[in-house]
Amino acid sequence: MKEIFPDIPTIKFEGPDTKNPLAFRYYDANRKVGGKTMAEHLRFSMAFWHSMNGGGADPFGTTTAVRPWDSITDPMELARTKMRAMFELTTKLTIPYFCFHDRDVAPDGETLREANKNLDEIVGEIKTLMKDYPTRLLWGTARLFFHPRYMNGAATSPDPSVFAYAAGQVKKAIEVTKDLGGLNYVFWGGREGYETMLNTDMKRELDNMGFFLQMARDYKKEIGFNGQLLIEPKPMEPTKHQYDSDTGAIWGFLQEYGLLDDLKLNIETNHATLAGHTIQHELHFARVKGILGSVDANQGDTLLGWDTDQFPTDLYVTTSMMYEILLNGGLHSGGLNFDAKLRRPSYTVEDLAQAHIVGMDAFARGLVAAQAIIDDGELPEFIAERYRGYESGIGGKIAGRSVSFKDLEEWALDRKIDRPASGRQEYLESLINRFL
Ligand code: XUL
Ligand code: CO
Repeated sequence: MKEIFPDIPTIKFEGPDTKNPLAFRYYDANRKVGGKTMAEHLRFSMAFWHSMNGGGADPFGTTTAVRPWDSITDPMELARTKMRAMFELTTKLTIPYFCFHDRDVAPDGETLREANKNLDEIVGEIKTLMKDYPTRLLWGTARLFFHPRYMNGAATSPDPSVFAYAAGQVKKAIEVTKDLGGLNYVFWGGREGYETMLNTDMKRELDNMGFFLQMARDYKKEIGFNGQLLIEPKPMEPTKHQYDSDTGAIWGFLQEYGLLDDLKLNIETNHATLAGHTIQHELHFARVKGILGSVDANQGDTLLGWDTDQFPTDLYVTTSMMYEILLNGGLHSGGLNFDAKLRRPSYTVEDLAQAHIVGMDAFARGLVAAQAIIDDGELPEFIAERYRGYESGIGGKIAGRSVSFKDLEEWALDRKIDRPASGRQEYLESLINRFL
């Protein structure tokens, strides 16, 4: 088969001193870290919508990207070429997975039936490509935010015909994900929120969204799709407010609608920062609640207040992420999906390859550092020691829930209770720096 990216070789590990821009400096797939290989820990994935469809357009300017398929005008031929390009590029980058929205990979139609027909054709193409290439599907999803019908959301639309269309679209997307051996299915509520409270019946919208997800759960079981359902938090953008604003909000939502056993979270770095949290906060919360499923790996810009979806390069951040992921026992069926796009002036195919390489290297370093922090043990032990008071004495009784307000008042009345031990934040920050 003729290569689509003849100038991109298969990327190899060459070590930190290499000057080759198309080589890994730290990601060494077979290197063992804490008993598992880097490849087993990191489970990288390419986001079809950014890496194949993204061209650098923004609200102020058109696309800048130069791609081998720029001269193709027939929509189905273009879709097939980009799919083949994705399989070739993921294989050359040794990225084992990809993710897609239904409408990323095949043209939409006048009706749902017509759109499904286009999708089926590309699904056939994907199955053929899976015979020739090792790339597999991490997750599928439905694009429920692009077409004008979804201007007020999908499951939270005031218009029941939009709710019905969205249900049909998601039904098909789950079937396709199953058919392609997808490991997970993602819900990101692109416009499931509101622009203004002046026209919004929030209770109805939340109840409808809960019912929509219950139907998805039931249908998944009905057709025997064994993948994990995931829901992706984001607080805003494109709408003013999105109901799935952060892990805490989703945790409450899943409980109310009886979905806590059926859905886990797909947590994205830049969405966490938009919500005013660190990604470590979001991963940690999901981990301790048992709902950490997968990660959309990217990073934002501290000076820009929107979802810049940059490729992840910040080693402090990747270390904190891998620390939480290791403590979670890994991501199981999830992975690290590069939901990230090139900056507009980085328009070449080589930029596209390098962006994935730097992201993979950044997570490889984060993994090594996080494993070293865990092996060293001082940080986890500091936290354990900080709460040790709850193991005996009055703390033991509080932990055993065997005391009342009256008992505690009696215990405290005549004691001099002063400040607890120092939190030692600065020292702990220096400890982390030792491993970077
Ligand atoms: C948007 C976003 C989506 C989801 C999938 O900010 O992250 O691409 O990951 O719909
Ligand atoms: Co995402």
